[in-house]
Amino acid sequence: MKIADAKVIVTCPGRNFVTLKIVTDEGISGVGDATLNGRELAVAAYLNDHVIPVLLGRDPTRIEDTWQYLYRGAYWRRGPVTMSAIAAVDTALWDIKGKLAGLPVYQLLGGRARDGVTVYGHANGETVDEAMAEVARYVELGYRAVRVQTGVPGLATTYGVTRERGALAYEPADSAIPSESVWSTRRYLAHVPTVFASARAEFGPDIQLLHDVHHRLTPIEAARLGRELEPYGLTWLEDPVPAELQEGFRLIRQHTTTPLAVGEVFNTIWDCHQLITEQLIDYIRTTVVHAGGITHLRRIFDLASLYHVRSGSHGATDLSPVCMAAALHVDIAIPNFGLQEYMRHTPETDAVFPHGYRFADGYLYPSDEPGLGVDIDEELAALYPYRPASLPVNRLEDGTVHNW
Ligand code: KDG
Ligand code: MG
Repeated sequence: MKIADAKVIVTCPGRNFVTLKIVTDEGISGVGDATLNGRELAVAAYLNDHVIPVLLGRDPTRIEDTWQYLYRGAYWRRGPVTMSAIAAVDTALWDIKGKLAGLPVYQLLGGRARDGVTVYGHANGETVDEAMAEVARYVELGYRAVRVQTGVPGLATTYGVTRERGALAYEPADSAIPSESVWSTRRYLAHVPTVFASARAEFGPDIQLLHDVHHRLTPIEAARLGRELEPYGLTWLEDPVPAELQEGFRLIRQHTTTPLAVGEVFNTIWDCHQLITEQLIDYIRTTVVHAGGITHLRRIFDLASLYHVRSGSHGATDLSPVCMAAALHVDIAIPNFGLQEYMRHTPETDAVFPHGYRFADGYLYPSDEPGLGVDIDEELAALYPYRPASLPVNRLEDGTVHNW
């Protein structure tokens, strides 16, 4: 069997998505997500110019060999563009293998290790009261875990807070040239503990609560926040500091028992090797599209399982339903699953990517169809042309560029 055709489909049903579709000479097709928010066309070009030409004619069943060929064979290893492109190929090949076997991909990964995949939703509000109303809405929908983000008094905009109230999706990539926001660590640190004090008082001990710092603190500031949040029993505090300096997490760990989740921007096992082996984190947030596909993600999670680190894959709306479908096959099969982020896509996006995964009672369930159980409607996708959109840039109050 050979790969007869491969094409990149870029579509914008409300936000941009890049999808790779691979077709074999026997007419079996597979899909992979290649979306890198704000850098979509870089991955599309990498696939079109450097990957598709070497895929044609290859045996689609040789998943590991293809992964190694694209990773080692490029000479220039790692990086979000390269790894998203490799991920798309890998995901599409797992989809094809599942269809060939007549089995859902999770069966090829060892079968179900649990009944359902616990997911968390995003509650947010400009004020604490608005955010609490959103938490109540998620509880009503059946969620068992909710991430809570609020505006910070004195700051005009804050990461994670939607402008349109009632929207289930938060879309930060809001303009072609990045918009700018202003940040104050002092104001933020004074405010966040009050949010979680309210949430615990209102919703009790059962609901899992999470918070995303989005890379804005230093290790000692993160240590202080983690300690102040301890009474509220968070499931995790996410991305407290930028994680290029993995040893920086030692300092946070020395001061707090609040669990830490890191890794949505990581693209290989080398980005989290020290974090995992020194047990500096509790959840690793890598996911299929940005961490080299199912093949490499499973390698990361296997390493993590040796060190008491659980999975907590990224699942914001800039990861397409193709990525979500693939992530759920991994989540249901691995021994050390922790939690899966689930930001619902818009109806337009769901229509472009018909899928068989479903939500019930706080859990997502992967499709039982052969392969991944997700596809792209190419005719519908063609109705939504690409629109340039970038993530914001963040500055301190004195104008210094900070982490967004
Ligand atoms: O593209 C960036 C988003 O995916 C990111 O800002 C979302 O931090 C995020 C999260 O935890 O979902
Ligand atoms: Mg995050």
